[in-house]
Amino acid sequence: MGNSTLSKEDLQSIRQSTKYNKGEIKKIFKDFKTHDSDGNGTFDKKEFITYFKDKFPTYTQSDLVKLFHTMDKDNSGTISFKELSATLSIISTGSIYDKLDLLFDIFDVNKDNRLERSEIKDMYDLMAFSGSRFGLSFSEANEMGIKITNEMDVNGDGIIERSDWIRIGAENRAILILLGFQ
Ligand SMILES: [Ca+2]
Ligand SMILES: [Ca+2]
Ligand SMILES: [Ca+2]
Repeated sequence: MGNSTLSKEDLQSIRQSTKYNKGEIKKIFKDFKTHDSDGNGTFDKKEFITYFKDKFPTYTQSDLVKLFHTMDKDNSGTISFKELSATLSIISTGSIYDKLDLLFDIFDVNKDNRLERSEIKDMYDLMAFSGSRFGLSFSEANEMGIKITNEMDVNGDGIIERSDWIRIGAENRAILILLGFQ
């Protein structure tokens, strides 16, 4: 049995760990409840995907599953409201460094703290699709994504380290658009 009301304790701890005020948290909780179809107080994968489909329209189902696993900090296989609000707070009010850090986590699918070739390649479709929403052609967006990720692979070994991803990403803010964060 889940808990589908927002307790005072939860509200308090979310206020402390995010930049949201009480009203904002309540609003997000209402939206959470609406999408928690079975009312058990957590998002399963299906509920999660329905919730994020509109918020990340360029993300495929498989991209959203990556986001799901990144948000599921306690590995419970479900997303609690706390887990959701922590990540939403980074997406909406985080610094560019926080956002890049989160994006790195999302696309580091095997969680080995590096982005290797296959994980980088997996981003290119999303980049082309997201860029096209900002008036770039698919090939322009694709080229831009390849150019930035090549630059991030500082020693050219096909692997991007987290520190290079964040440092070079902060100088190339287009990366946030290309990965659907703006
Ligand atoms: Ca649920
Ligand atoms: Ca969880
Ligand atoms: Ca990896």
